[in-house]
Amino acid sequence: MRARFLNMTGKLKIGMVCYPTIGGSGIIATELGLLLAESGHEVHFISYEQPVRLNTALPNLFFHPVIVNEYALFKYPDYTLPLSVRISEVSEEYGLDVLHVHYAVPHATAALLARLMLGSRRKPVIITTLHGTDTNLMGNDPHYRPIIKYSIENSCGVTTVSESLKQQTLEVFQIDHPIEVIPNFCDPAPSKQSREDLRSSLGVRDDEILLLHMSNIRPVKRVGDILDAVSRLKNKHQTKLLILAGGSFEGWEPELDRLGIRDRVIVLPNVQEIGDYPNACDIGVYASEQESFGLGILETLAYGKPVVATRTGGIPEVIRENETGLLVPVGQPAALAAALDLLIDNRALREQYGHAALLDVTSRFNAQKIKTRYLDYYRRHLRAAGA
Ligand code: GMT
Repeated sequence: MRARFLNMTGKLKIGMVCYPTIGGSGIIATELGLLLAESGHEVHFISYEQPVRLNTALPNLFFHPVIVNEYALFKYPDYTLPLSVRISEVSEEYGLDVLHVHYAVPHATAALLARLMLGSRRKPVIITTLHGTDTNLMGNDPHYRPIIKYSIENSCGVTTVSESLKQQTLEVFQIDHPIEVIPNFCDPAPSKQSREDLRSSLGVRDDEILLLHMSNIRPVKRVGDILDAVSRLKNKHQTKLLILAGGSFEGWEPELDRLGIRDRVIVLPNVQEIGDYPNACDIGVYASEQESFGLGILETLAYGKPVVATRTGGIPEVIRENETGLLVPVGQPAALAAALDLLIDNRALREQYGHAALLDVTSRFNAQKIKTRYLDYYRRHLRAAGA
């Protein structure tokens, strides 16, 4: 059996294919790539733009842009084909061992095409991580379903970010393919700004409770339920809501006036980095209809803050109910408000949950631990492919 590992030290050459935008999948791919590069592996990011958080210069960290030209002949610009060409070029030029692709479509599909193009030349193993959309948004679309299923079944290894997404994927695609659950992780950077400074820059008094919501504000996040809940709070005049929006908030502005909560809501639109904002808050609030994991929730817990969220998808795997946060049904702003009021009223409970959250994130979603799980998974598949 010929070992495919880069060298005797077991360091790997890894291609990381992801969306470069602020979404959780791009953040996880970038942070994982950085951790792997910091531990000596050679990491090659392949995407249409440099990922947002890829701002560390290391000699073993590379970014290879995918160039998409537009042709009058094509009504719709195509990304999958130039991506597959770039993947095959980088795989061959650098002798990649592993291609870790985030999302089945179009990333795993492009990786499979790249492997075909490499023919009898040395090929990387394809590890596909599913983050949710492949299954819960496009999985039921007959125009995508077969190619997603094909891309999953033909990847060398497949991981999901939660047990819930694994079960959903097996069910939606009716497959029998082994899937490994490797959860997301979070390792908050040391604070640069104090809680007091941040709160005063936001105009939040010491005696006010600051709620936090961080998301890209897509309809699936049900931001309307959060605003509605804030308007129903018993403790409304003692509470403010900070929204870190990974996009525009314009569409929701009229709702602030309609609900009479404009003076209670602080919105920071088009945010790229969460900075130390979770430190300034007291409770996280998330009302998603569907969430395979909920990276924003994990980031809030990681700062030692309890979270109130909806009981859906992978969220109950991230929040320990009645230990680190409270769970409510989807689409019930009154229940969301009642759960928030419970924590707003009870400082000791808030602190107890917050403390438990910090410990839980450190033990279950520790960055180094999850990095090692991915490395073990890569190596397991390299061994299988090396036969
Ligand atoms: O939720 C989003 O709008 C963004 C999306 C993404 O592609 O980043 O998030 C998905 O992947 C994240 C990272 O694994 C998960 O934390 C989110 O729960 C998941 N979103 C959904 O399932 C709706």
